[in-house]
Amino acid sequence: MTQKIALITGATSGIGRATAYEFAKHGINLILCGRRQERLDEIAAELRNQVAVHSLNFDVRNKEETFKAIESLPNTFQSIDILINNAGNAHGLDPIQDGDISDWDAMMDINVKGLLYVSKAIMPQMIERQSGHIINIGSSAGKEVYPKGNVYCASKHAVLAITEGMRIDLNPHGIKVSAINPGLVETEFSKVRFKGDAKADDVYKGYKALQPEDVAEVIYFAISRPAHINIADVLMFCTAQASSTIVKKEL
Ligand code: NDP
Ligand code: 8X3
Repeated sequence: MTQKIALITGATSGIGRATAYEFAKHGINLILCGRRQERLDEIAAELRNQVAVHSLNFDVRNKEETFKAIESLPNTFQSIDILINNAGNAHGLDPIQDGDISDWDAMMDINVKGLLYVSKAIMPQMIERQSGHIINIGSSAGKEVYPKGNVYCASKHAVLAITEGMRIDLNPHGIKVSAINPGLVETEFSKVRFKGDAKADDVYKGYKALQPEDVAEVIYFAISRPAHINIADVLMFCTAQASSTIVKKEL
């Protein structure tokens, strides 16, 4: 059997990086995407002894760059079986009336439009082959709005709606579409959200948050089911978390 190829956006950190390591363990060849070239190089160098790895450096906000990067793939990496739409972040945590417009732009442009651009570049070849699996990384924030979460929650609600739309429209083509929606995961997410402010250090204190590897295992579970099974939608929390606002902390 030929080895599968997965393209992972946001592979330089957190959930995307952990997914790259998980997939490599299972012999899945990788296209790693992100903007930080040194990290792409570092991860590629570590995984190349297990699988074939190609890296693409582009900003998912930039339509032209995104299409150009995917078109530039060498022949051996052109047939993408699995797309992990993971790149994304929260920017800011403010009441809507105090929200920063550039934060709103970033979240809608990266989390929503970026996911659409990458998918648009890859769906035609999946349709041609009448097979493929798209996993969109949503969030518990895509299921439930929490105080000050406004636009981030909106972006993840959009990811869920897009996932459901993709599942319907790609159904005639035999393409699986899944949403994996984690709650709190200990990654660089809060550093980005709080722009390096020390507040980020407190987010994962007093309880054991999900680790990126926990999410990566669930993603691998979804992509490794037999052909007739599609894991359509997963909501996963750490044990300490019951909802976006209820987290049992011991401080
Ligand atoms: P990290 O900050 O650790 O990773 C984010 C990744 O996204 C990085 O690899 C970053 O790469 C990439 N990225 C960000 N902006 C862009 C861009 N403009 N163009 C290309 N790549 C970009 O966070 P997580 O691993 O936690 O986040 C991954 C996904 O999981 C996100 O969609 C997030 O919303 C979601 N999520 C996270 C949760 C959490 O609590 N951590 C919970 C639920 C969902 P680079 O900077 O190199 O471009
Ligand atoms: C990340 C989880 O609760 O910070 O999507 O929105 S949360």
